[in-house]
Amino acid sequence: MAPSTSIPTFHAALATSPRILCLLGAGLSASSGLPTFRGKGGFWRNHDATVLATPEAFAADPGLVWQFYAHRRHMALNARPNPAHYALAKLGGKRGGDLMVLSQNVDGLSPRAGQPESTIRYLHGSLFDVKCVGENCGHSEKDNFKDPLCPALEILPNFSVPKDNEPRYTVKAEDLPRCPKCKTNILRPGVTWFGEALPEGMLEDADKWIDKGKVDLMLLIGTSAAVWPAAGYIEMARGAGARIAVVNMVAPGDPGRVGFKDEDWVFEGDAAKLVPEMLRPAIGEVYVRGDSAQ
Ligand code: BV8
Repeated sequence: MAPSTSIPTFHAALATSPRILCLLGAGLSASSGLPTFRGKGGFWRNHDATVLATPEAFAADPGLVWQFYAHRRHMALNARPNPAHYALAKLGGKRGGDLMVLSQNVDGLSPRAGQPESTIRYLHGSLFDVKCVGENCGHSEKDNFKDPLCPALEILPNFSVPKDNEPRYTVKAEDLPRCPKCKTNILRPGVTWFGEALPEGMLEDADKWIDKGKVDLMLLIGTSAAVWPAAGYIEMARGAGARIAVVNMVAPGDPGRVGFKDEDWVFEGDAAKLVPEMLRPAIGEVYVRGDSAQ
């Protein structure tokens, strides 16, 4: 036997699954036009995104890393939540504390879709949070949607990927956003980089939620499950009794990473289409009109 691909059997399980854990990845926002990390989206101006998303890259060339984030802020601000974001927000409204969503995404689309804050944790921060690099300053800002953050980070209309490995222009550290509090240090993106610990307490809520009782379902939506400690929640959910439903454009050939069981599901396709269909019995229809949905 292999994991099921049947939506009706998932619907039957959904009806008797009060507690649901979700792990969201970049694939959730792919249909909103935002590139994923792996696959072709994983490169920005010939730089590997996972190399730029590190403290070492920022220390070496803060101007280049800020251009990477300024571009992603610009793209995310010009993107719209898709039906999957709205479906998960509706599920949050219906299930409240029985839903725990762990999002690896920093694009701000889940909050814009109305995901109830109590039902979601943004494990890796947000493109729209910034903080001072100064050890003793402590200044941080949430939901700073200024675009551009400063003149030097304006996304030029002819923004294109240069053929060579170097960006067409460089941004000097002195032209980067300055901390308004200490006025000496520059600001950095308020995300967790590779090699950085997740913010204090970020995982505690999720751990406590899992410890509260049986996890009935775990939805793995648009993630390669390659990044830790986020990926560790798959085994934790399994250990708490969860059946796993994977939603991915590419059916994970190697079940090794997830360790599928016969009682699980693998739904191959676009999250924007599959997630509303999977959750329909619990949330009804999702009608997206422009920047909102019913
Ligand atoms: C930590 C914010 C410990 C930034 C991100 C060496 C040193 C230190 C740590 C490590 C190490 N080696 C390994 C580690 C652990 C490391 C890690 O996991 N590395 C990986 C690469 C092996 N983790 C860390 O460093 C974490 N911290 O371990 O701290 C510590 C403790 C104390 C003191 C110091 C340190 C921090 C990890 C957080 C990194 N930050 N984001 C930014 O965004 O710029 S991670 C970033 O990449 C995203 O947030 C996301 O989590 C990840 C990308 O993963 P996915 O979301 O899954 O995206 P991906 O592109 O991979 O997959 C997309 C999927 O969607 C694909 O499967 C695709 O098929 C599918 N898809 C595509 N289209 C669709 C679709 N599915 C459905 N529908 C579609 N339309």
